[in-house]
Amino acid sequence: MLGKIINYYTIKNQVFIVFETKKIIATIIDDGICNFKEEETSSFAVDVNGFIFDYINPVVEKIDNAIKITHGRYKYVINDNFILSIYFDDVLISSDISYYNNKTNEFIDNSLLEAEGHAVNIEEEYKYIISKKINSNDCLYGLGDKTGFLNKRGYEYDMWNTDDPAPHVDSFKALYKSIPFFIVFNKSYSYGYFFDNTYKSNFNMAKNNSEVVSIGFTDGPLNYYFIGGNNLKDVVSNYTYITGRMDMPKRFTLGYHQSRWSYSTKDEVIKLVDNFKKYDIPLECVHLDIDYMDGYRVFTVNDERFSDFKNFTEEMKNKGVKLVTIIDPGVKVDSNYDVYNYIVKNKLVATENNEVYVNSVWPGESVYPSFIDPKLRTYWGELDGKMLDLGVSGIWNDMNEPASFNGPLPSKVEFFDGNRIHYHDEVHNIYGHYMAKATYEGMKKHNNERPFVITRACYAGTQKYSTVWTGDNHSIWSHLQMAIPQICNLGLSGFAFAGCDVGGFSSDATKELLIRWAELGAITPLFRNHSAMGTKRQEPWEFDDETISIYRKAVKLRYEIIPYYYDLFFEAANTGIPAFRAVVLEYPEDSNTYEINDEVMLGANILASPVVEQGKRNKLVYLPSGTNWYDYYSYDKFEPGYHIYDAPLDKLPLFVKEGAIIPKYPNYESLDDPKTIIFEIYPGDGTYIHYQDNGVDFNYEEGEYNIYEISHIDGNIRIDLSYNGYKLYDKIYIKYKNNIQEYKEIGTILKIE
Ligand code: MIG
Repeated sequence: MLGKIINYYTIKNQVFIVFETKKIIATIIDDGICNFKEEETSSFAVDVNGFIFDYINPVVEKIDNAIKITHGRYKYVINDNFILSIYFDDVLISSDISYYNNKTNEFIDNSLLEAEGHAVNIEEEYKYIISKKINSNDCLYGLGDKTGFLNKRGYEYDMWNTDDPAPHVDSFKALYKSIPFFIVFNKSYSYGYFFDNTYKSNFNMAKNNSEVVSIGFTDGPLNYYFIGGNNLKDVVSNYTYITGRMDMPKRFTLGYHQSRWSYSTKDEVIKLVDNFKKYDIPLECVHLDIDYMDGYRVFTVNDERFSDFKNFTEEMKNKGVKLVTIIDPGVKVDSNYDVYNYIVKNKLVATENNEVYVNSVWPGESVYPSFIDPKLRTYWGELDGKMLDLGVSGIWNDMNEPASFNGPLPSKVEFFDGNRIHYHDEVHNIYGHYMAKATYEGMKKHNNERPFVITRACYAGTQKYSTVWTGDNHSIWSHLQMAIPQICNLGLSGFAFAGCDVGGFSSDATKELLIRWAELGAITPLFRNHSAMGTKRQEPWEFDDETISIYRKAVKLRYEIIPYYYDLFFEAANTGIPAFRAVVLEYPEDSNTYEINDEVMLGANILASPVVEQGKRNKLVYLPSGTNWYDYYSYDKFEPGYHIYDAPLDKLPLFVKEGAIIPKYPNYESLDDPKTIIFEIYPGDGTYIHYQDNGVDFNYEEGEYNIYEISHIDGNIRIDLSYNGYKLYDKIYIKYKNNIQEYKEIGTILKIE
């Protein structure tokens, strides 16, 4: 039992509430952001001590037996046994039903539970359960990469990073990522809860009771955040204020990526790249899967199949193509292998009863580096740096749940953090997070460029270090469908840079599936075609001429909107709001958007409604209220509401909001140094802000960038430079319908008809 409140005191923005058995600290971080934790609790993902401020002075009162903390529009009322209620403008928006801890019997308040009459599932395996009352019409978003639909209401999930090759279906409880953050949304309020607990947990999203979200934790201290905001965007922004935001990505990473598990010789890759040239399909980057290594030893390159690797990466760069190499965590047991020798000798690997722990992955018997140890991270980061020296442009981290072929890692496998041992059950969910951190920091230190890291497993906050993909999907239509809500929810959970294997990883893609998937891929933040060894090949020329030409069209569409996407990443880097947005994020007032699973907003200005059903040649499109919309291709006008839109195989339905100005590239082969920009004007007056920098390093943090402000009023176009710290484009064009004109002088007016 936490027991009764016996005392409280305030230091800066922290309120210490002394219960009979424990102290809880409430840290008011900002208006609507509050952390509650047991004293002496630290975090792997967030440094709460980084949020202690002199200038935030909450009003703290004791009223009857409760502590009431007021800050801005929020009030937090804490009762005995740490029963919490939260008010927004004096309206109760969230309240506890009970706490329960069936091991230590802490946080229990059965009387309340019974009084409320809720059938809350209290299972033996949880050390404690936190249950929050919600309204039966609240939508529940977030939770990272979980399967199913945008609204998580009615389902139950586990936070336990899991590599399961079976087709991911709605009933799956866990996937590769654990992002213990969800959003409660209703027309009149939105707020989120982030439970910063890395142990296995269970999120019951009003499955048993439409008015209760109940989270069971197998272990770990209480440490969570209430994250409010004036609207849905604020909540996402506030969540990423706590857990971090991405850097600007390297520009080339927004181009097209080609991958397949089995590209196993230089010649094969050269032929692949030449085919993209031959078929006139833009290509930015090829990913090398485990086949490039020497016996699956990480940080080695097979000498026969990829001889003279540095020359090879150079040769590829000359063809305009960058290479990304996969790096797994498992290090082969091999006394002739320096990486193995070094990490074992320096005790930088997982152990069990003080013996080096061995399981099996691709290289056979392997050891598991302890990524929570800064010494290991430094060493690992230097190895990543050596990959950069070989001319590699990005690192792809796989298998870091961590996966294992020889049974799961036992819960008591030991990971040393440099000071003390943590058990596997505590650090499992952050293994990928720390591997990505090691990779990011190593790369950044090595060349001070923006690291391009892709990770499969991660935890809350990994977005600071890495982009993510959704792992081993299948070439099935339901996975094309699922990709939209999955990537939207990743975005709502802080991951603005995400993608899925285009065409599907396992199983065999059909021509039609690949085409529709390429159309979706063209608008997802990370656009990579990837497939498994042994499945039908997924390069477009493996099908027929029609596939090649539609595929080309989709990839070229992508290249056209890259400057728009880059602007969206500028927004994501600054605010945490994702580029690939659930429609509700832009239209929270329009209740038709709350459960849209087959459409997405690209920023505020483009609505995409991809075809995700086999055999369909038209699409039921919903255009949100409050604005008119224009066909991206034809400028045809559409009013808000439902429309049946013709969508032949080669068409991705795209609609532009009235008054939008969209920056586009002409047909570039390379994203290294784009010299021309086109601002395309859609009907209606409007303004737009465009960002430009060198696309490679961190000089933008020192002011090396440009901000262009474009306005369109009554047919008059004017461009101003509101910030100038980088070289300008050589040519700027204004396009309106079929009319393109060069815009010659900043600050002048150009007329369009
Ligand atoms: O057990 O490296 O998700 O993208 O191609 C499979 C081989 C291991 C899983 C990754 C996938 C990759 C594959 N890997």
